[in-house]
Amino acid sequence: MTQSSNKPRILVTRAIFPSVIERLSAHFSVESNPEDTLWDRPQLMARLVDKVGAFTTGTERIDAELLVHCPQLRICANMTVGYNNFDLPAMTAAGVLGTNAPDVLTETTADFGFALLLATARRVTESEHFLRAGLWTRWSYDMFSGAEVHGSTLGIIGMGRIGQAIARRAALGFGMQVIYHNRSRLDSATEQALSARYVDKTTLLQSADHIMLVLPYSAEAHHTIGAAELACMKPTATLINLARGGIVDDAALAQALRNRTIAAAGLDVFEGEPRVHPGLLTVPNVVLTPHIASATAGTRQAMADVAVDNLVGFLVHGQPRTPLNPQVLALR
Ligand code: 8YV
Repeated sequence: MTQSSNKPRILVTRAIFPSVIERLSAHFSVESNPEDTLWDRPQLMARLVDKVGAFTTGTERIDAELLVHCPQLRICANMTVGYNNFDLPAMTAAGVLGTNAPDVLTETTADFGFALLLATARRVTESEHFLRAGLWTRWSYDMFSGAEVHGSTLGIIGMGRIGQAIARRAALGFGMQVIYHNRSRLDSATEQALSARYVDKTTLLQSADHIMLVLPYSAEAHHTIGAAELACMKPTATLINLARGGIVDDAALAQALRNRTIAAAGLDVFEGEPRVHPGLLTVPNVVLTPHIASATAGTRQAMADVAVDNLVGFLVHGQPRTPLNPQVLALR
């Protein structure tokens, strides 16, 4: 859907709240995608060729090859906190600003971390399938007995905003001991406030009853959890991936779940999603959700609003809300 006018042109890559299109249309000529067509890369490039800005959803790859074809482009505004779809150095080299949407999804995503942890440790989906299949005919003392969550040890890998929100819930709500591993250690006041103890990765893998992954994806973070790490974990442990596909080696995880190297996993993100490793679809001890950790109406609206604030802030007022490569601002 294109509006013709002499306003600056922007592209909204996916279907989104009508209020987003309304706000953007006050300032820009907006090409949107109300049918939510999944454009392939040539289609995306063709649509971006005459645009100065793009509202992106975290799945469109913005890299040097694309940027060469889009000389007018000045900003790509992700409505997500993760921005591994951006080749930020290439964007900076091309003078294109990247923005993300931090903070507004922190608490909602942390809530979902606990939804997955509880569902996984207490075997909620597995037992529901059993019930729906008509297999529940009597009580038994060990039917779907799971792992304790309260009072257990939670290992958090990635102690940014979402990791810290999870740590607060764990300590205050569930009386858990929280250990964490992160690229950089938190200052001691923050550690104390969170009741969280820094440990090396191997100690975390060996001592946690439950492990939550909330680190951003990067080349260095690829397969943070693979066969070797899974082998270090307790056989009773659960692994929760809220972070990004590729942080876990899904093939190795499927194997570990089948072999009961670990007890169970809860996954919201997958390598190559929306495809899911077939081995994960056939093991019972995994809870699978389609990348919905931030999916509440209010939070998704707030995330979209941050992207709009960035587009309007930068293109109209020269002041983006959450720039990722602010050095681009100095170039103008
Ligand atoms: C998004 C997310 O909804 O913000 C992020 O980084 O992972 C989610 O909240 C998802 O990326 C949709 O593209």
